[in-house]
Amino acid sequence: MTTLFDPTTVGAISVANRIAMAPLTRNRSPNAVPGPYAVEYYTQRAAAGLLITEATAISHQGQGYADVPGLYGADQLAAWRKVTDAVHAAGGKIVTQLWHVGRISHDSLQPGGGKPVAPSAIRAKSKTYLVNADGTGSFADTSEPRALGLDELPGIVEDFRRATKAAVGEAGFDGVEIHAANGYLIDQFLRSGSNQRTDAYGGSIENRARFLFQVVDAVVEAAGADRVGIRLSPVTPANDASDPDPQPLFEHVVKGLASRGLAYVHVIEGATGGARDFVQGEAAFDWDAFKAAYRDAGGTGAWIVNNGYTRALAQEAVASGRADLVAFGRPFIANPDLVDRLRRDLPLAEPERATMYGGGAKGYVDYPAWSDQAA
Ligand code: 8OZ
Repeated sequence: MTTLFDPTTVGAISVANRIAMAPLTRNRSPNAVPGPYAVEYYTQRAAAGLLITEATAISHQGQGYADVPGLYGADQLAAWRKVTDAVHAAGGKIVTQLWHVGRISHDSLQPGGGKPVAPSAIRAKSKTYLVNADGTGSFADTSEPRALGLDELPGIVEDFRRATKAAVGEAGFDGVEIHAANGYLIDQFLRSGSNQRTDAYGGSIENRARFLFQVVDAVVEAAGADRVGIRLSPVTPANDASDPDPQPLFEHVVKGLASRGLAYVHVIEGATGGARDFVQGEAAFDWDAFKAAYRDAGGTGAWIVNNGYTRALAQEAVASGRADLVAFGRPFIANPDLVDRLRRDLPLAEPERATMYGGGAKGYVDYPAWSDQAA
């Protein structure tokens, strides 16, 4: 029987166990450059089979929160290189999550103070995180976006390609994860609540998924399909994402991904960070049918599941073959040695809310491992 602690492969990447660290936004990268504690933070967690970095902007336009990291400047890439070298020296594997926020941004974060971009000029009922002049953080409403012109889309696809090349090149990552979840740009195209376009990128399911596949194809060209994963959240309401009929939409997506030979598909089941049984639209989402649509279409990538997994639920998912890996997010914040704690069935520490977003070492690199505590 397969356990969480058995090695496997994720595309071209050999991983020591079936535990992934999910992307976690921590807002500790002033000027989009990973900060002084990022090396220590990721290295402390390198026992995870696969580390997925916090969401990382592919361009200045793709940024929507203060102090999140990027992949579009030489200083950003050099800082990431220190992280990947240290993780590799510790025996770990690390991919970076490619992020364009679309409308989940604020004028003050955009190049030239302009409007954030989106499929349609519909403001999200959502918040972003800003840092005030005195260094304190605050949440603010997202700004009204402008609709992207058809002529602008190739440039964004190109930004994904360039960021991918730099990620697996200069920055030394083992691969990339396309962030197509949680109501950000790619997801904004997918869902009808944020996409009212009347051109080839709006309307039918095929049209709404067009941008996603163009991004996937560019990223695959840049990294090789066996180093590319994608994150999807078919029913999440995060960042005002909405669609009345997610099942056919997301089955169309995974069928299209199947033929592209990706390393993995990473699925947020339910409301991100919330109810696993969250329903969007009329009917409950059929997760088994969703995965079957991918496998039946020839998809061979690792199936990574996420959202509120306990040790028991994770063990069941891997043992039954329902999933190949399980990604844990919040548990990794306060448990740098999460893999060891799960293996030995030790109690888990709870993360402190106040230090999740922004700040320095406190609440970032000072959570002890169990063995340190006992000593
Ligand atoms: C929490 C705070 C800010 C951003 C996501 C990148 O939900 C995020 C995010 C999460 O995918």
